[in-house]
Amino acid sequence: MAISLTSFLLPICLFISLARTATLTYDFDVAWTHANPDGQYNRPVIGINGQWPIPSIVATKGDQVIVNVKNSLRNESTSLHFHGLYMNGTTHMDGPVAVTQCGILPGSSFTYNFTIDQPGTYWYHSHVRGQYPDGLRGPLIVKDPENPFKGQYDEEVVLTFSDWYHESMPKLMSGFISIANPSGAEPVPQAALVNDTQNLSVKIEPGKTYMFRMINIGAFAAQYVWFEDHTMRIVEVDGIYTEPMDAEMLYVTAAQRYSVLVTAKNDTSSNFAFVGSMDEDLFDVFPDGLNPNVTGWLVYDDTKAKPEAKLIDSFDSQFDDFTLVPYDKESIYSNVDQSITLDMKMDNLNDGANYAFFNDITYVAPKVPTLYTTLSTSANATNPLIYGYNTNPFVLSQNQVVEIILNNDDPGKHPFHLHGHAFQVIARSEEEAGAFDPNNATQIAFAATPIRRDTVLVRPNGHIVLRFQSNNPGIWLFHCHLEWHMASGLAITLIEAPLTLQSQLSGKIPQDHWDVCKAGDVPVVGNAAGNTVDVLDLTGENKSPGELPAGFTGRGIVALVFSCLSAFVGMAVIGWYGLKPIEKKTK
Ligand SMILES: *[C@@H]1O[C@H](CO)[C@@H](O)[C@H](O)[C@H]1NC(C)=O
Ligand SMILES: *[C@@H]1O[C@H](CO)[C@@H](O)[C@H](O)[C@H]1NC(C)=O
Ligand SMILES: *[C@@H]1O[C@H](CO)[C@@H](O)[C@H](O)[C@H]1NC(C)=O
Ligand SMILES: *[C@@H]1O[C@H](CO)[C@@H](O)[C@H](O)[C@H]1NC(C)=O
Ligand SMILES: *[C@@H]1O[C@H](CO)[C@@H](O)[C@H](O)[C@H]1NC(C)=O
Ligand SMILES: *[C@@H]1O[C@H](CO)[C@@H](O)[C@H](O)[C@H]1NC(C)=O
Ligand SMILES: *[C@@H]1O[C@H](CO)[C@@H](O)[C@H](O)[C@H]1NC(C)=O
Ligand SMILES: *[C@@H]1O[C@H](CO)[C@@H](O)[C@H](O)[C@H]1NC(C)=O
Ligand SMILES: *[C@@H]1O[C@H](CO)[C@@H](O)[C@H](O)[C@H]1NC(C)=O
Ligand SMILES: [Cu+2]
Repeated sequence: MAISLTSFLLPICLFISLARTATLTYDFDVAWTHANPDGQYNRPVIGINGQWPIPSIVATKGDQVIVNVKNSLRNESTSLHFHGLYMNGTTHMDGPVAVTQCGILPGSSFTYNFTIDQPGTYWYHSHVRGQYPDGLRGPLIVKDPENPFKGQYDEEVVLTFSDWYHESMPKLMSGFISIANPSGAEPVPQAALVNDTQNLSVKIEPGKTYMFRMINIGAFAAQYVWFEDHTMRIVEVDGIYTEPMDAEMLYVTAAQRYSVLVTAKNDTSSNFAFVGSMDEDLFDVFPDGLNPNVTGWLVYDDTKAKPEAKLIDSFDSQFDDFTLVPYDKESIYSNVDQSITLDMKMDNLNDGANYAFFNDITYVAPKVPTLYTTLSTSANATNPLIYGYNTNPFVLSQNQVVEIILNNDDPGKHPFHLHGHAFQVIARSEEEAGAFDPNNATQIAFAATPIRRDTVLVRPNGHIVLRFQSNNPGIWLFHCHLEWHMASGLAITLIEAPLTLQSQLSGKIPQDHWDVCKAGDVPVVGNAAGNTVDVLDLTGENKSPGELPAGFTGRGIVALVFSCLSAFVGMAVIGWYGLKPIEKKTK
């Protein structure tokens, strides 16, 4: 009967000591500066507080993070997305413009305020169309006092990998989505970077074990990554701890992260190269003189030579992330409540440009940010129609198992990212396997404890099947993380538990969110078209260009463009974007 005082107080003391979390405040003044990270070309880049590379955000699990953003860019709006964070209860802090907020106009300020309840390796970047590759992207690290691998390494080192363009994004983007580029050939980067530089030295002490947190913060190119004569032991992907697995080489797509343990040699007799090598399969053209590789060194002794990276013959030793097992051994979510099939393709619309489609719909941002449509339409918020045709909306009920079947009807590789969740990757085909077939016994032999992550590659003309639980009310994009394809519309909008979202957030959106909308004359109530009287009337909504007339093919556009271009535009444009037949490169 008598509960002793100590057994009563002990849990409270524990609670107090665990709950001693910090509030971290970052003041970010976002402005243009200049940098020349590849040593070939000095160009404008988007910096923070006059600094580029931009600072890392480093928190501990449980911390509250405040990021005060001032937009001093003068000529562009901005926003920040915290890639991989669930933003549970704070979907309005997720960052994508026209989805959960309005763009922060030049001269305006905006505060992100959220609590981080998950450990791991993340990054943050602009979520304004096409903006982050101009430099507004950096690491976001969440330390974990209970990291299960804590005793197994001595130090941790962050390494970012990235592609790099010399031209600025607004100019590249207008050339990319254009009648002058009907095949949708993506601009090819000029260089690869590690930590926004090249020839990086990483100081290594013999015998120590390092945890490298590797992040691909690039726009387009995936990178093969390897450390010569050192094995990587994978312990985390995209914020999910894994059963340790050894790898000689990783394939890291744009937006993916890996933490690996690397044990140093016991002697300092030489230094070792490590390499990031951009996957050239993604490039429609391979310009003369492009070096797809970036080299750095594990430096044991800085008086000794830094040997050139050894050339390798193939990338066959790349690790297959599909074989990873989550450390928590969470079982497959077996009873699917809602299954969404997405057939993706690339095609032309009648403006002659090339677009990307899910189920024949290319994403176009709505007039009213989707979250504000949810918050202002009461019971109609559960009706997908009100969110507009071109946002490609799917409404999810709360606490269900949701499945996404994605069939890639395109010869390209695409890394897909879901906001607000990590998903189980329950199937991922080889290339050319075609659409997922639920009646094929081989394809539905799912793993019992599938890997979870937030960004996954679908192979050329192959498929992936993902599952997650709708336990996070919010407005979440699911999209290709190649910035070119995001801009050409490869996105859907998930409206998760809209009525719960209304009860969580109605009246709670901070004033500065409304202020940036007002400054930009963006409507904040009603359906996607801003209609408040009859929310089922979408008249005036933003739409994509129309379809090509039947029988008028991409090839027809190529022919048309050749004749138009030679008449009006001149050969310079052709040279720059590499006009070529409509088929993308296949292997
Ligand atoms: C890195 O070293 C290579 C080889 O010496 C050189 O070509 C390249 O310009 C260097 N990169 C930078 C940013 O200095
Ligand atoms: C804004 O200015 C920067 C720096 O001069 C430039 O690189 C960028 O392209 C400009 N943006 C637009 C939309 O013109
Ligand atoms: C951040 O959000 C918390 C919880 O909603 C609130 O108490 C706090 O005042 C906010 N801080 C800032 C700086 O907005
Ligand atoms: C690479 O950059 C990150 C920040 O982006 C920094 O924390 C880390 O120390 C750098 N690594 C090296 C080896 O300089
Ligand atoms: C370094 O030396 C220790 C102690 O002799 C040994 O256990 C370990 O395996 C060695 N490490 C390597 C990478 O050779
Ligand atoms: C880049 O590295 C790969 C793999 O080692 C090699 O095949 C290729 O020749 C390298 N390219 C250049 C320009 O060094
Ligand atoms: C079932 O799927 C496997 C793996 O994708 C494939 O190799 C096989 O041809 C398929 N079988 C049938 C009958 O379609
Ligand atoms: C969000 O919070 C709710 C309530 O605390 C919890 O049940 C749910 O699992 C969380 N979702 C995620 C994605 O962490
Ligand atoms: C939904 O909107 C329509 C048209 O604006 C309205 O007539 C209807 O009452 C609304 N339904 C609910 C459940 O709010
Ligand atoms: Cu893509």
